[in-house]
Amino acid sequence: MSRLVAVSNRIPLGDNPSGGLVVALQDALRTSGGLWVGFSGETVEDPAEALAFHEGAAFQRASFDLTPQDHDEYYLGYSNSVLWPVCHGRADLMRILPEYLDGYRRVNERIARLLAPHLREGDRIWIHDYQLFPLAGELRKLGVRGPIGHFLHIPFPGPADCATLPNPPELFEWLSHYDLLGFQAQRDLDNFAASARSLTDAEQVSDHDFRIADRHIRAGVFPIGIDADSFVAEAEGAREEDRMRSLTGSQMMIGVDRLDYSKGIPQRFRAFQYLLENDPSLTEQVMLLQIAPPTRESVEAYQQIREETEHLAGRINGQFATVNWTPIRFIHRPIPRNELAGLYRQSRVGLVTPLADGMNLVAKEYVAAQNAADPGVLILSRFAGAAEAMTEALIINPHDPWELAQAMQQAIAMPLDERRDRHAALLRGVVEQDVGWWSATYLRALAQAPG
Ligand code: GDG
Repeated sequence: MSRLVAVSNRIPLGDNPSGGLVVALQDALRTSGGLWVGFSGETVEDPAEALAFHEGAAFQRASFDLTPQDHDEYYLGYSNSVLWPVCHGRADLMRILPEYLDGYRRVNERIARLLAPHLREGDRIWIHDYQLFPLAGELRKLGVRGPIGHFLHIPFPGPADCATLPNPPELFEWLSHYDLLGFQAQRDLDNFAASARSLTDAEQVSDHDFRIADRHIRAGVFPIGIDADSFVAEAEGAREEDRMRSLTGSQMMIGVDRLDYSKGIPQRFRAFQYLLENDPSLTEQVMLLQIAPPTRESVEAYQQIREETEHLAGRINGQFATVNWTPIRFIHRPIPRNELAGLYRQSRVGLVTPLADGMNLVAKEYVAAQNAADPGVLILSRFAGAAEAMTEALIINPHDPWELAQAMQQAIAMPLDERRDRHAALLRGVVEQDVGWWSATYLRALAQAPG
């Protein structure tokens, strides 16, 4: 079998990665082997013009450093101050500086230069996410001819959002160099088709085939999954910690999200506030544990969401807390992965309420971690890619705090039979469409793509 070469913005060199992509790719490469290339996380003034290889994993890893300027312009700038807000329907949070696009192009060109000498005839190249859209085109310029696929982990913007980008047609030029474009949800494929048709002279040849700038590109939906078996085992291993439920003395609702404005954390807190205001009998009976590790902290929009979240948690706690009970526990740092499994398992309600989200792995992890005999209830935003398949969750509109508060109440009061039925159906989907299924399905489609 030909070698798999995966490229992503970031490669984890330590423990406890807390981004969805990194967790999923690590799980995928552990089974297939191959080479994973990405940014080391180190910024230095004079980075080496060669990849650094690292030993000690089931697959080969190679990393590169960035200059502080590259990191500012490519990563914090174009990737996370332009593309991320646009793809999550928040063009109002976009910050455009001319050097961002230059830096984005420059870093992609450099990654291609570092990678090309290590590529072999027959490699399958799998490029991940919005930071690397131009990479296939740059590799093609260096003579790489083999199959190159892209998988987008976040939503693809529709025509109105795409039109807010600095130079919308360039996005489609970048994408035209791939053989296969993978999206999380049908919604994203539909947006891609509509945006390509409205902003370029792309032609849609069939449901999955497009002609852009004389190149034939295939596109499909490949919903990402988790390593369900190992997550179930981890959660069962954490059974000991079931005692926590009695320690806290109240029903726990849990949220786990990087502290990102797309995740709907303030909306979740407000809904919890309405719940407590409207049902005083819940005093001391229910608490919300929010784990929200920091992310992209030097981008202003992230400083704002942190302030808003902390302020809101403080206000709600001030309004409702008793000497024995703090309604919201807010943890603003990463916690170890095995502890996470135990905490999901102890929580009666899993709160996944993003305003926009490619998939959302937390929804799947929460389901996998439950005790099937006495499972908790998943509340899931209709704007998460996960909602397309996880229809047995309580599906809500996160913008409507009343609807969300009502779902919280319904989840807390849900009879055991109904909880079991919903959980069994959700778990089946999570186990069937796990991360192994995702990477195998994607790579099979890449092998069949017209090229
Ligand atoms: C992007 C897309 C898509 C979180 N806090 C801690 C921690 N985490 C782990 C979770 C989960 C992962 O990070 C987060 O994944 P999500 O999918 O929820 O979200 P993004 O990071 O935004 O991921 C997303 C994903 O890519 C994959 O394609 O689903 O839509 O936005 O695994 O458990 N892990 C640890 N400590 C924490 O405090 N150890």
